[in-house]
Amino acid sequence: MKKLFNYFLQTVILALLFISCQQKPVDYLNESKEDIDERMEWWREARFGMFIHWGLYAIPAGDWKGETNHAEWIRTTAQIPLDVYDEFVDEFNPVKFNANDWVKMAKDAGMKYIVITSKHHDGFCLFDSDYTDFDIMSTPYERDILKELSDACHKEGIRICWYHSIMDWRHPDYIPRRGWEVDRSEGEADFNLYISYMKNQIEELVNNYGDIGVLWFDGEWEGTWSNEYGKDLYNYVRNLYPDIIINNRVDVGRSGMAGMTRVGEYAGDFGTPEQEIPSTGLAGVDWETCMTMNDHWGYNKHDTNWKSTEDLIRKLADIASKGGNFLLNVGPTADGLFPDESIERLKKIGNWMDVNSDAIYKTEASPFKILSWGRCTQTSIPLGTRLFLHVFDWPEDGLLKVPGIYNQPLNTFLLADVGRSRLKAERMEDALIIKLPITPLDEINTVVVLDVAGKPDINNPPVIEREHDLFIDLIMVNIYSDRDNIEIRYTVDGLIPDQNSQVVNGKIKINETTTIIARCFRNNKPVSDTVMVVIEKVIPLPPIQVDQVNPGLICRYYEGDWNSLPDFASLEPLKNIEEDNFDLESRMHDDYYGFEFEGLIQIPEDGVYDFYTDSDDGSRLFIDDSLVVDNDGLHGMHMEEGTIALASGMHKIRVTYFEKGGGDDLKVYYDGPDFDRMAVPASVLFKPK
Ligand code: H79
Repeated sequence: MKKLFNYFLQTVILALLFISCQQKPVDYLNESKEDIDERMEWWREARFGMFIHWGLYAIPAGDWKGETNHAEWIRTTAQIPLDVYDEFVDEFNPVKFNANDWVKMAKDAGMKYIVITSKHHDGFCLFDSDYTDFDIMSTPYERDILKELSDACHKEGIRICWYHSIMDWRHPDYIPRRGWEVDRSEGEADFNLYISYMKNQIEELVNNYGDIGVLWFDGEWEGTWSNEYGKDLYNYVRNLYPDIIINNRVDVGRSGMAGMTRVGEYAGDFGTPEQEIPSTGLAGVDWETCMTMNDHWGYNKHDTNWKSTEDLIRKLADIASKGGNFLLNVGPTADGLFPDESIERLKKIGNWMDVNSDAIYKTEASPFKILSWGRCTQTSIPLGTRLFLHVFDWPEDGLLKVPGIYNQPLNTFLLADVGRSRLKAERMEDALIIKLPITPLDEINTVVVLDVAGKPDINNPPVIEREHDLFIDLIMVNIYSDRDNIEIRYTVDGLIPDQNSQVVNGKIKINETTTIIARCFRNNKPVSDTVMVVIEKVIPLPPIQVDQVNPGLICRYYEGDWNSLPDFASLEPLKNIEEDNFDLESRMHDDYYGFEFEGLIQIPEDGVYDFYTDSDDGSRLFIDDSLVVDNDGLHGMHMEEGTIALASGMHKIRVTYFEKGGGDDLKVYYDGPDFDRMAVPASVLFKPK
């Protein structure tokens, strides 16, 4: 009987196992805001991490046959044949590597996470992988670097994260090949086999090393990678490891080096500006600037162009003041050491962080648009807000002017002052003047703490929200501010609003061309700058008369080497074709070509329409021969928009596009009175019969 019961139990367990294996993978692309906030919490609070670029390329250290400007790209930039590059495997023996030392240096610098290259574009794996011999276990070193680093990180409370390249210059099934690689034909290469290889390795990376923070993909820009693959890979990783954070380079939505995610259905948890800092933060958008300390990611022994410690500390404050993270790179030597210059800078940043890290961790973006002397970060305190004023330029008279702030000051002191001696903060009109010591405590960035009552009440003007600056019959305008205890007054006669002007009370109806000027008031006194918009009444362009139409567009294909859109009309097309849509499929090459699409677009109703082109490289869009979108120039995927009022019916549409080198793509979107932004569908595109 017992046996029978065991048998029964076994069957049940097997059945349950079977069912659980059959479970459908979760689709994480529509995650709730709460779930995203919870998952992103540690990362948002961390603000500062270390990037490590390390691999075989550290051996040549940037130098190849006298050319000294190479680094982690050396296999490609020096056009090194595979069998020659492979020889580095027998040489890689970083005997001076000590994971604890590295992690300690990151931690002492104030960094909360480390992102290291599990695999860069050259395909070499710093970890013990069952799926390739091109890994650390084939080197004389024969020790899993990532295991040692992750162990050290877990011990020190630092999050360990992997950088993993999608582009792979060595795997036989990765395509395309480099243009110069005459000895490696694509042959029978099967990209899907490459994807399986990558997924198998990712499984190793997320399963074999304990807690992992981020998977940081890169090398996503070649034509073989796609939005479908990106979404699939995102979901694959999340299903293996639901809590992991994944950067936007998993998919193809990154806008060039500026790095933010473009509009559209793209996977990825945060934007990745590379070697640049956005000019402003964007509310509700997570991003991380990654940057080198000199001019190379991988070790380059000739590169002496080090950023100063001052520059790096101020960049950290600048990034935090815009609500972003800073991922600062180190390129270790082939021996396994950080370059001395990096060590020195990490130490000095650490000294600053020892005193001032409260002004970085867990802070939020500045409430001020601009501060002439530095930056601001903020955090909530009971009953109010703590403003961290990062003073880069110490005022000569010792008086720090915090402009346009209406909060009552509660307490003011220098963050570096353990005694927290109170500084005097006096109101002068809409500014607070803080009396500082004559010399700064820190020449680079002295942080002044200003605690104020309530949430920040800054002199920012109201927002005038409206669908467009154009309208046909009438338009509703919404004027608002997120500040407490204010009233908004506005004018439509061009005069600056005063205490007698009309108070905003609900939406405003506009039915003729109008200049609106608005301003915040409190107790009948202005408490903000003014904001002005001109809203113009227009007559929609009439439709053109066509007798009969067929679906599709006329499409002319050109080739040439241009840096901006040529005058296609003066050129001879290589072929004339018909397309359903703005489709580049019929191009004969991936580079040095252009298209002109021409046809008609059916506009459903009278109204104001926005058109967008998102392209790499330049493009323009014309409606009824007027230029609506100008997106010309050499660039990666970049979107521009324009607005036009159209009457219902058929209108001429013409889109021009050119591609020089690198990636190539063109997307055309529009939105209208009754529908949100969407790709222009083939169903509204026609050509005359
Ligand atoms: O790992 C480091 C570099 O090796 C790697 N990313 C950092 C973190 C890197 N690879 N290439 N680049 C940086 C610069 C490449 C830029 C371009 Fe493009 C790729 C120009 C055109 C294709 C991506 C897509 C950026 C603009 C469009």
